[in-house]
Amino acid sequence: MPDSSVIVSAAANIALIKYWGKSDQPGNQPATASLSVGLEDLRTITRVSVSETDAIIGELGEQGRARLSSFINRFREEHDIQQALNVSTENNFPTASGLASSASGFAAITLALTHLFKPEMTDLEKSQVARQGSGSAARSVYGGYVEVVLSDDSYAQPVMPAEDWPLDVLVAVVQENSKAMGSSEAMKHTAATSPVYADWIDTHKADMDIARSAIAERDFVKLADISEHSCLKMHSTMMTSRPPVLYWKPATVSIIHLAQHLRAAGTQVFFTIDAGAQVKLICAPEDTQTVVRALDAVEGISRLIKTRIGGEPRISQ
Ligand code: 2P0
Repeated sequence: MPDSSVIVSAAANIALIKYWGKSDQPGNQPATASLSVGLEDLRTITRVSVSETDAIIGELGEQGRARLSSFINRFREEHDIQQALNVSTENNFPTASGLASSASGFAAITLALTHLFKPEMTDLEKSQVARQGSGSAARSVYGGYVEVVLSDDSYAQPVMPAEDWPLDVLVAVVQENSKAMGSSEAMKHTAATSPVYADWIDTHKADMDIARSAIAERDFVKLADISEHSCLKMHSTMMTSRPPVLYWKPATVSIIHLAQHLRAAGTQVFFTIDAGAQVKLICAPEDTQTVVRALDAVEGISRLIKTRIGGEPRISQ
């Protein structure tokens, strides 16, 4: 007898080599590969039960609810599933603030639906399902270091387990309210109007190769350089869009300077920033306290979330 109820905890992830832009193929196909790390303590917990009527419970907002509902309906149609579903979902971190809630959210619902109705699916196939909800969600099907591979049906695969290179992650929250423009819309706008977007696409493969070798070699400085480059290059496509998309706040820039200053002095830290103002700092664990102390002097940080690379999904009844 198949399970009629499941609880999934899936983690957010942050890209070190960014996904920014979609191909013109259907199915939410990315235009670039990407490479990310899972965040152990930033999670979406989603419970799905077979029920009498459909329901979605959670603080999703109108748009989020509609997006989740159409994802569930498409999955049911594709797999000829007739049952009504009760879905409840919550994040343990602020949503819509550049902390990738769509990644953990769509990974969690994908893992729940496939557990209940398509348990024979491989992780690769699950990542393809999750990608259709949100490009970054493909990566949250796994924990640790993960990459998205471009293909006719792009998928994610593990690069290395977290424990093979344990690093800490600090999330400096500098803006608590929702960002001005969502990622999907901003990507489209960037691709249509930025004069440097073509270069972004052309240089992506080389960036992926460098990041993969930095991880294989556990070369912190090499990973730091390529990650910061990918981040700034992505944001340069946004800033050169017309009208520009500028997510950063003054504190975002202060933290960039701080990370560069610290690394020049030998502290193992680098920054990355997604489609929002928050700065994520990746640190070697022996240097995390130095970074935390240095951040004390930066004005405009409303909170600091400390976690580590990890984020293996958890499934329970
Ligand atoms: C990433 N971001 O690689 C990049 C970096 C934000 C900046 O993936 O349109 O919510 O749902 O596929 O996954 C955020 O975009 O976009 C994102 P959709 P998603 O993490």
